[in-house]
Amino acid sequence: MKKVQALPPLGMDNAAIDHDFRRHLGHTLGSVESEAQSREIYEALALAVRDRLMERWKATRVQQETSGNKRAYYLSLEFLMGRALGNAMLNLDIEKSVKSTLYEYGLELEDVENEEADAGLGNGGLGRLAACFLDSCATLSLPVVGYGIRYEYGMFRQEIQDGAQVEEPDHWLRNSYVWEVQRPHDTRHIKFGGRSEFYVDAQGASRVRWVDTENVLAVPHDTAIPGYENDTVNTLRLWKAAASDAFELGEFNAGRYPESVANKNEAEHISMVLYPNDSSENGKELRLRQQYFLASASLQDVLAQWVKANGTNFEKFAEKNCFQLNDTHPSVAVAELMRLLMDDYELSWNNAWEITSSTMAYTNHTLLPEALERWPVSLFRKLLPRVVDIIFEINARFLQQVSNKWPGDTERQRRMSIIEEGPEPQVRMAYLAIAGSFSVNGVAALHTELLIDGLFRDFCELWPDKFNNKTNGVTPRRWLAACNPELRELLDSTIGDQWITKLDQLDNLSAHVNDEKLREDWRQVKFSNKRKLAQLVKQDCGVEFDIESMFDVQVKRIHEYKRQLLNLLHVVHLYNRIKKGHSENWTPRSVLIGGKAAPGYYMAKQIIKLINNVASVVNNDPEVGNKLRLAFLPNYRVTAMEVICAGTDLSEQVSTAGKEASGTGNMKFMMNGAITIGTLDGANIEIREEVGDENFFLFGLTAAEVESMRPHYDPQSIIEADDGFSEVMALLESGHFNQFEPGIFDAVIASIRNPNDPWMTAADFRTYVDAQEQAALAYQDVERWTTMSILNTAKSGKFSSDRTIAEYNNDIWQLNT
Ligand code: 26Q
Repeated sequence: MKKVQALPPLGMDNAAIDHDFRRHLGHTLGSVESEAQSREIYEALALAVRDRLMERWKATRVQQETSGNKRAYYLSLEFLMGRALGNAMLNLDIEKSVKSTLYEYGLELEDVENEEADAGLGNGGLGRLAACFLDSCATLSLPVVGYGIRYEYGMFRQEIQDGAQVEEPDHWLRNSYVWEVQRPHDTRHIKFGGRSEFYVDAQGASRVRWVDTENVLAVPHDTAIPGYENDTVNTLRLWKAAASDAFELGEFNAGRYPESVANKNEAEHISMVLYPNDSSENGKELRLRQQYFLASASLQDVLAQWVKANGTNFEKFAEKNCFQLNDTHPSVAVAELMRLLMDDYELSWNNAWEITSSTMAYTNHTLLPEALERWPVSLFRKLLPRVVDIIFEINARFLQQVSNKWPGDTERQRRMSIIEEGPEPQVRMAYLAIAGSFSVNGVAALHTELLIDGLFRDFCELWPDKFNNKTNGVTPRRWLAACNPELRELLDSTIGDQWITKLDQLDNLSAHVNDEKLREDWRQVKFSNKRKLAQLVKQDCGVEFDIESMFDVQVKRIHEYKRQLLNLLHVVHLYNRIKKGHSENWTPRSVLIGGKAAPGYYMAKQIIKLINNVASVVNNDPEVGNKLRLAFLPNYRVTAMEVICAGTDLSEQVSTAGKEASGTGNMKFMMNGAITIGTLDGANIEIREEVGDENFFLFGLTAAEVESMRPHYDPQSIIEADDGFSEVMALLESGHFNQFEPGIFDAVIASIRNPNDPWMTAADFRTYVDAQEQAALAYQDVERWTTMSILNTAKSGKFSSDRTIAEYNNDIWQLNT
């Protein structure tokens, strides 16, 4: 289209927003105003807000395309975005206008917001980190694009039936999703199957093409990622799989209509569902298809944009582009970029490798060796024959480097090989990612140290400069400003409002910590947030939390290493004390536990059931009364955390030291003034460093102590030597919590007595109970608790994802700001 006058910018005032809200209600949705349904009201409002994003989005795109500046791409199988409306309003600074518009119609903003489903396209920490990172990139005006998969079904919805987890599909797109824009003209073709064919090109060079493939289309759906009050709007591009027309046409013409439709289905399966396990699932073909689908579509997209702007000269490509791999999940991108550059753009191996290995960067998120991703070579070869050829060539050249550095050390070559030999050879995805990347990072200081000394030791000896730490962070927009508006106001009136983008400024609170007015307001805000959390608990669990009691919360995926069991042992211990009458000088406590178990993780599901059984005994015992309450919150998700973190007093971060890479929930709680009870694990260490040991309840073995105790770990004698612990075990083993379900908890309970318990739960029981006692005492001392709470918020500045992203940019991406 030629020379079109741009529309004037949309107004941001009440009248303009009101006008567009009504226009969308009447003209876009065809709703009769007096009969409008709440869903229509939500959609009309969302569209009015989206219009305001749209013009900034276009401007950002034009600016980024014309500047020729370097760009980064965040490749991730997961983006746990949560809701978009509140976030967009906050970042556009139109909350007040919207509120007053709705007020005119007798509507509450909160009710309207509740019409939006969570975009739950992630399992937990890794997916939510990706979402926080996008927010920070936009807020720092960094040209970063998120690339992911548009799953039709996100993380399952968790229901609790008879105390046990039941999974229900999450069809989050059912009511249409107003925040996405389909961009069919950027559709990419993804190949699967077939074989490599060698040929000689017109110049006489020998080349390879990948033929006889089944092709799947990747159709992009873009979502706007607004920065905070800065007019930058970045893009999250999610790929949806579709059957290719050409493929269908052949089948139609051959008169095989049902077969052609079946094929269509198979293609579309690729983006159907998020895998709901948060430690790698080995060998599922569909998962590997998803990984390749994302990697190939995204790389083709970036290359096509490059060629459009620069032609097929790739000399400056590495200077202008950087790919950040969110764990190994998209790491087949290393081989895929090689393939595209060589087969499609005719680069030599050396030139392609130079580009690949200077544009790829890999972030590791796990210390559990069993969670390192591996794929059978046979499966890889069936699905991606051409890609496997390239992986083998990468490995051959890589092993040559290893043997140059350590001549004759064949054991080391075997250890470091990207291909693990054995009866069923496997591709080690982490090693492919390390070999193909110029940067490898862990997500907290301890995690990175342990990677360097342990999991990736050999690689670190070969390439010490590749390895670096980037301690995680979370976005203060969602996790403080939006989820805790009352605290936001109190902060603004005490230290000004600059903390929203410069979180270090929260430290200015420290100077006001003894201000009586602030302290009283601080407590009132916490009470108000606890009231909201208690409402949620009442509604979703049917349990009454007394807001005067200490709100003690552990929400995260259910995993043995995260030790929800240790938390439960403490609850049973408190229950036992109450029953024995040892409850003088008691601190009333309300314990909340929430989280999803992977559907195939038997132990995790048992833990959920045990929590619910203990809860029903504790909550129904009149002798316990208000002293102790326990609730399991069903369907923990981003939107629930927004209520939970604001209303929490005590944050449970109790993983076995050396197992939790970082944790990010710990940071959200801290920002909102909760105090942590935790081990020296992941980012807990850095949280404690920031806030000071007097404002943190520490317990448990260190990572080093865990490993040195392991060979002679003897839980039986630990339990025997500790009366309180013995009584807790006796209660559990007597079947007190499963009187009508004999034996159902045998495996879980036995794990605590097992000398091979990898998580060494018994080892930390006593120090944990003691630290809990300290926390209970501190809570009784209102003045002390208030100081601790204020200082936790004040010292949380480091844990802004703005700081994390600034470090990624300085050390890895090097984008102009
Ligand atoms: C891999 C292959 C096949 C199927 C599933 C997976 C898979 C999916 C998700 C493996 C792992 C995950 C998620 C891992 C995760 O969330 N890790 C967490 O990352 C956070 C952000 O860095 C850290 O704070 C947590 O410590 C870490 O557990």
